[in-house]
Amino acid sequence: MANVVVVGAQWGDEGKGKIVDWLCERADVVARFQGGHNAGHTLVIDGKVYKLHALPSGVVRGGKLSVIGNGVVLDPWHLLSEIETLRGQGVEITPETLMIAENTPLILPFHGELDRAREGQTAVAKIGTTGRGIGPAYEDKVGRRVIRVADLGDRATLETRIDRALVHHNALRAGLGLPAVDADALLRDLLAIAPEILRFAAPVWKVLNEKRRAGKRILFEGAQGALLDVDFGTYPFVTSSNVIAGQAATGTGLGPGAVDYVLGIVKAYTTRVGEGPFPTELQDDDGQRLGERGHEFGTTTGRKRRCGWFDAVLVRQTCATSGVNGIALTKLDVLDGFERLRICTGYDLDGQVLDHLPTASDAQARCVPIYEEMPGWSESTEGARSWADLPAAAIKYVRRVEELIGCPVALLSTSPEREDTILVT
Ligand code: 2SA
Ligand code: MG
Repeated sequence: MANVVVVGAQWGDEGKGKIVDWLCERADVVARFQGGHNAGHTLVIDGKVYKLHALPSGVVRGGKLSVIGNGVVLDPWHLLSEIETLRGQGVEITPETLMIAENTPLILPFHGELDRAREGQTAVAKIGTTGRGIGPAYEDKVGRRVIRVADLGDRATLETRIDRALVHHNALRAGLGLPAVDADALLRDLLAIAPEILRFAAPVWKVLNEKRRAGKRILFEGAQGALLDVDFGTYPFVTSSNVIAGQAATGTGLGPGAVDYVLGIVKAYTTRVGEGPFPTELQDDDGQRLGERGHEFGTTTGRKRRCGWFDAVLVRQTCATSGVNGIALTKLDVLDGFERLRICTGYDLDGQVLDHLPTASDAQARCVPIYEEMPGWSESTEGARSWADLPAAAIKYVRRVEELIGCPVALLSTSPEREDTILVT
């Protein structure tokens, strides 16, 4: 398989980091195409834990080119500190191993302040964002007032861009009781880091097209999950980017034909962090147990994730919107020891059975899951490396998931370690 897109098929935290790392071996280039440092990808390599936010997972494996595409929003100060942290862990990042698209929008300090100020307002329904300024930065991108990586190369351009952004932001800030942004200080701070960022800047669209023509394999690393997609997610409780697989092309500058295979990452149960509808959410001991066994805490913010049973309706839907060819099912071992398991197969909406999540928020909130029950297994599946290592009930569960979502399981992950992966053929 040449070029693979990896997307989260639920609300994020499906275990993409590990799978991307597993696929890295077969790739020459690893590219991020949306989101920013709101992402939290955990990689465990030889017992050593790496937590990545803005950087593509490819950076921890030698001999790969990692790319931050134009679809990403980039906090330059955060990036430099993440590079520094990795250096402390023995991973050196150079312009040979990392390229940042010149047309990537920058997240500035006032984006984060705005994000957090809005979340603190009681009059507006909280989204439960990561507070990293992601939404405000994307707003500025489509509002044509964002500062992009290439702008860092020219002081006069930067001054004009800052003025344009601040006309908007200072008015907004006044309304929120925040002090006006000091334009001179911002200019000074940006000029101070400009050389460090610009050394990674490149016409990524061109480089990737050339790589593709040369037969190099590109791995597109999605962040968050398809249910957080700004168009197809549980709006407005979504992130501000397109998360679904189609974004891999737009967010890097390749045509849609560049994608050969879409791998959806699916957790064997469901989690969500932040506010918004979650039909199969569990408030009971089972939910508590999933969270504890699955270590369900945000990688970026440390927030406790909400947990619930596997929702086949949602995954069937995200497999469709992302054109998923096969899934990687992760964290099956978290289900070990449950006496019985439940899978949501449809919703009851005011007495009607639905096979999809309706778009209207009020309807989403009224959806009552229809469950099918399956027997659990008492054996441990943790670290299983072949199909034969799995108890019959676990195999049944996986096969039922497959059937209900209408998509084959291509990979099965049974622990955070890369080697504990079963290739299903
Ligand atoms: P934002 O900050 O504007 O993108 O938040 C909007 C919604 O998107 C959700 N979101 C996420 N959901 C799961 N995982 C994410 N990454 C981190 C992780 C999150 C963390 O891997 O654990 O550490 O808390 C992520 N990023 C954004 C967010 O919860 C809002 O619902
Ligand atoms: Mg995550």
